Amino acid sequence: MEYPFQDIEKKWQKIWNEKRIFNALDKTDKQKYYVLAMFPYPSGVLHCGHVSNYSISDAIARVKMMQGYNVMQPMGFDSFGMPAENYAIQNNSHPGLTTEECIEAMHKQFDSLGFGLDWDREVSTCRPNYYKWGQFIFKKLYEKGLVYRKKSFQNWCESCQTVLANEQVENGHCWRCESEVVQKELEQWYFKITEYAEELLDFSKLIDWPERVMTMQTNWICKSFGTEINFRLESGKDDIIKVFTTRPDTIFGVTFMALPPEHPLVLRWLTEEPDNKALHDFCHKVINEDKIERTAEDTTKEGIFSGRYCINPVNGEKVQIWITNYVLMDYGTGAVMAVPAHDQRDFEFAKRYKLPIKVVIQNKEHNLSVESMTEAYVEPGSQVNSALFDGLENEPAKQAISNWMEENVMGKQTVTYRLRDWGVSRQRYWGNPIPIIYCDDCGVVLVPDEDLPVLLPDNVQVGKTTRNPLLSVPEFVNATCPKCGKSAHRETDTMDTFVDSSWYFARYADPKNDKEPFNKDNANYWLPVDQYIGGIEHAVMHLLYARFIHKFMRDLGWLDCDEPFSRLLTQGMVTKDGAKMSKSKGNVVNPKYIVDRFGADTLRVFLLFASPPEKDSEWSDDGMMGAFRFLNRVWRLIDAYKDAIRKGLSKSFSGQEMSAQFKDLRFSTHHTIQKWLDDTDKRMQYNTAIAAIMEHLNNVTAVKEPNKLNDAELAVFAEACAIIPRLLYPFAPHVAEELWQALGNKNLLHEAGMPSFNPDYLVRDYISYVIQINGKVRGKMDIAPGTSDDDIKAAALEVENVKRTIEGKTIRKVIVIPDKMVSIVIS
Ligand code: ANZ
Ligand code: ZN
Repeated sequence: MEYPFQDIEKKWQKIWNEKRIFNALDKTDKQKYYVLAMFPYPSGVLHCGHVSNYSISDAIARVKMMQGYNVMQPMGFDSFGMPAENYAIQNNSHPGLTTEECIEAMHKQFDSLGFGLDWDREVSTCRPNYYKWGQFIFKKLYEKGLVYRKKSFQNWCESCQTVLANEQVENGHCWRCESEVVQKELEQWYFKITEYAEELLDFSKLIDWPERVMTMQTNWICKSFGTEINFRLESGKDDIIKVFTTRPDTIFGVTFMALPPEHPLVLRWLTEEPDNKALHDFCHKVINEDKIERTAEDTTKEGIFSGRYCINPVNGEKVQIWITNYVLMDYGTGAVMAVPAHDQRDFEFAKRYKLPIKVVIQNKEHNLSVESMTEAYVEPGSQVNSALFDGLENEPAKQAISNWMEENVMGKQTVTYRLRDWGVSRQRYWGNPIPIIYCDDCGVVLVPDEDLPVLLPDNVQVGKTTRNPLLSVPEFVNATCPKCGKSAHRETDTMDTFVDSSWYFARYADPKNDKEPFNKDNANYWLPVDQYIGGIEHAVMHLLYARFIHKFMRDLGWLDCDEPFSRLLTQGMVTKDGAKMSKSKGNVVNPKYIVDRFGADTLRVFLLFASPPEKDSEWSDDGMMGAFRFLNRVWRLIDAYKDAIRKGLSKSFSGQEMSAQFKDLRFSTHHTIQKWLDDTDKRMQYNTAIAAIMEHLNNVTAVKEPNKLNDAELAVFAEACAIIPRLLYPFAPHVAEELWQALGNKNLLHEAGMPSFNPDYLVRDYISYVIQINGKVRGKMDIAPGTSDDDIKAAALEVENVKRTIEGKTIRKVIVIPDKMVSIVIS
């Protein structure tokens, strides 16, 4: 018979809601704990990945509730953006409608899973009371000089019809729809995240983040020290080309200048020479190539001579200017002084186009000669052909040459970051309108605060054209200039949805505020988020943007702390047949089916037991059934003996003799509590915590005829049973509450506090060892604690049955597994 999980789960969900146990208080003396799992896109239903994610955050939240914290675990919906818009297009509907439908459906699913969420704080990014404040933040950034508009080549996804940030391009493909990304010249709004590059590299204020995520952010920001050097154009005038180099020591070895086709000078030459077909063809071809591929090591270096020259400032040499595929516009200054002798890419290029090569760093062991070089020499050496620097080691020469160039106004030492400013304009309808009006007379004008939010119009048909549908809504486009009152027009681009998610964690602290984004006291009470949980795919985008906007809000004085998320857990994926679950692969397990058939507790226990939270876990029907059987066994045990357990809880351990089995059982109880405390609170390893409960359950069910025990033994048995619901609470809260109540308790489990163990019961008179020979159990023995391994081995070999088995055989190995087993290998 199955335990009545359906009734139990509904019953407790209702009680929890009525008692409002998940509704966090803003004003209380209790210490706060803020647990946050990344909010979902409302694009349909919750999948197993979501459930796994939220099972982890709920386990954390419930443990913190047991510890007496004022816990906040809010939830919301990241409801603007392409997923929602595409979903509406597919369903021939309006994203405003489909989004609200999806939110409602997901709400039901959340409820059926029994997560301890504070729905009073729900945030949905597509609702005006939320996005108004996103527009407000845009304005603040603008006022502080952290927003600008720039025309440049952009990553463009033809299928999504929008621009993508560098972070959103994966191997040349759109991070969302996987179609190929092309380059398109557009005017876009940018957030100056680079102003915060230095601080974003500082992770010292974080308490616990995965090394991997910090490394990914560090590499993404990628700081490098170098020198900017000015090369004058030979044609005179004021034109200069500024290069960025990390190798000023090679300046005397420059033999050509390499520019990307996107370089402003090149774009000018293109217009000056409309008939130069070769130049136009080459530039257009390269501009449309994927930037990552273009610069990959093994890509053929290609170029075309521009017919122009510049002057090396250190020696006045005339240098050919080439337009190449391997230089990018958006790194450094977008121009490279090429030194083929010491840079592999330049070397390959020079060989291909027969350009000169000049050695300026000499290998001390065997002299380099240009004729015999087959690759660039990139090792240290001493300066040659470098005028007054000849003979210096090249490492110190870097500094010496930089200083000398600085003194002679040829260059300047700089720091460069690979991080680019964040392009936030999206040519899509379903997003937060950018609060900007364009006036012929006044130029760019911010929408005044009292006119916020700029409402996204509803009367739009999505999917009819590929262009931004907002362009066809005259009521939206036409506006009056807030400054001069003349007719003007509105910005029709909307903001990248990563803007929406870059501050939502702060809004949860004060979600209904209609005077400001959030109240400062509330934010200072709740922030930083104590534990954030989400997928590794957000390591650079969301997590970097959120840190940036958080620091900006701090600088505005809106809140005090330096980082939004103190601890970060990046949870693994749920896979099936080794692959990520996805509709297209047809390997999706629908959580609703499992909840209906086996219960939310089973699904949660299975997902938490399958692997440590940060590791991927493989869906297994057997595993899921195993979790179901486990909960059934717990339920049957306590249901069958609840009267005996209640009676036993009032009895004392002393006064009567108890057999070794009960001393062991008492050890099992206290040892399990100890392990559980360590696993849940300190290490967040729920899989091993659950395994410990399972092992303990086996010890409990080994007791025969509990109704016939003496008082001391009954006391041990009762304690061993009664602890199980408490230990299960963070993972299977419904069945845990039910059994807790069945044992006569009037309070709720989180009110019972954290369980504790008695160290006295962790000291045992002896420890039972199993003895295995070649993997088969051949005997048992009891050993006093503290016995040395050698004595344990000797004792094992003296056990009767063991003696018999090994007689006449050769002992190859004896291994002691402390407190558990002796394993003997014979042949
Ligand atoms: C001359 C030179 C000589 C360089 C040499 C290297 C070796 P990191 O270290 O990654 O910061 N570079 C600069 N801007 C570039 C761009 N927009 N696209 C492609 N390459 C660019 O890289 C700095 C080096 O990358 C710079 O130093 C420059 O080449 C190149 F023996 O300048 B070097
Ligand atoms: Zn105006």
